[in-house]
Amino acid sequence: LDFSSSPFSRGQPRVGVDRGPDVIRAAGLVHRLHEQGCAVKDYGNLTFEEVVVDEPVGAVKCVRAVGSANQRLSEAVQNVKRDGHTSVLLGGDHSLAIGSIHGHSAAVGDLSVVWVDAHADINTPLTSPTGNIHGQPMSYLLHELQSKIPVLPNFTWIKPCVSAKDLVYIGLRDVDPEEHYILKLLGVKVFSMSAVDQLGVARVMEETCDYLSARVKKPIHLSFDIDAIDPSITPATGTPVVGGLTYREGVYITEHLCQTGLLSAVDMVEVNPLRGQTEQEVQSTVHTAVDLLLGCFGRRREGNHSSDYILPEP
Ligand code: B3U
Ligand code: MN
Ligand code: MN
Repeated sequence: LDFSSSPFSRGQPRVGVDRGPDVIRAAGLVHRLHEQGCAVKDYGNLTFEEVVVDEPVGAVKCVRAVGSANQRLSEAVQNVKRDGHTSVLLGGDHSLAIGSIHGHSAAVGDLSVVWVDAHADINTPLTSPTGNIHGQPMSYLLHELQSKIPVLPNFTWIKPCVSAKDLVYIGLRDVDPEEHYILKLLGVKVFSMSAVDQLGVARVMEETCDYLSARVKKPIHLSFDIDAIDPSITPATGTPVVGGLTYREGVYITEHLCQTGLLSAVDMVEVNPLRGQTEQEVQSTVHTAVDLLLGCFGRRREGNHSSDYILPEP
């Protein structure tokens, strides 16, 4: 699997989320993936051209910077996928899902998207209450919303590439009224936190995978916002929301998706080391992000054993 990381924060207003990739690396992610038998290539941080003048377009902030960074990211992800590898994006804020999913789809065709998040991130530029693009990425990617998206500078390269029926949300608990309307209008499959409480995470994952593979089995893009996990475990993030997934539910989601054999790209976004109150809060957040990624790539909590081991005899 191949990493692209994007130390990019302009999709939201808080400083620090651009340092996510470095703290996740510093926690030993690559080494631990090697240990569990993954061939890993780390491309390091992508560099983005500086956008100096970036006045809001309507209410939407940092449009040009977000557009050009995502174009660069899309190309990087396309290269990784055309080389036949699994793409891992370390963010950075969730606006990066635009380039990550666009690039993935440009290389492999139709995808399933599993979006694990406290938020739906499906505001259009015209419904967004904040103007922050990290609350909007899915709106640019869905075929069904194409006619609702205005022309924006540096966004013209984006072609919608996901169908509403191929999208599943897990963990929602902070959805704007306009977003709720869009989810209903498009009939998007949503497992909110209430559904996780009601069904349990095992049933949620079973139903997620049944739903996504009901027609044809498509490669899966997992876009994991660390704020899906409860802020008691992952507080170092920009917009924490109480009542989230437990550590175990989060890891179970990744283990289950790994076992489908269809996981083709993963985003891990919104880890912001500057939002932790203490070093312990930062470490807890970062280690959870690492464990979620390990779960995506074969880590089993009961232990990973090679079958060719021979017990030593005295
Ligand atoms: N829905 C709000 C808030 C938000 C979305 N994503 C995050 N916050 N992290 C918005 O800005 O669109
Ligand atoms: Mn979120
Ligand atoms: Mn998000």
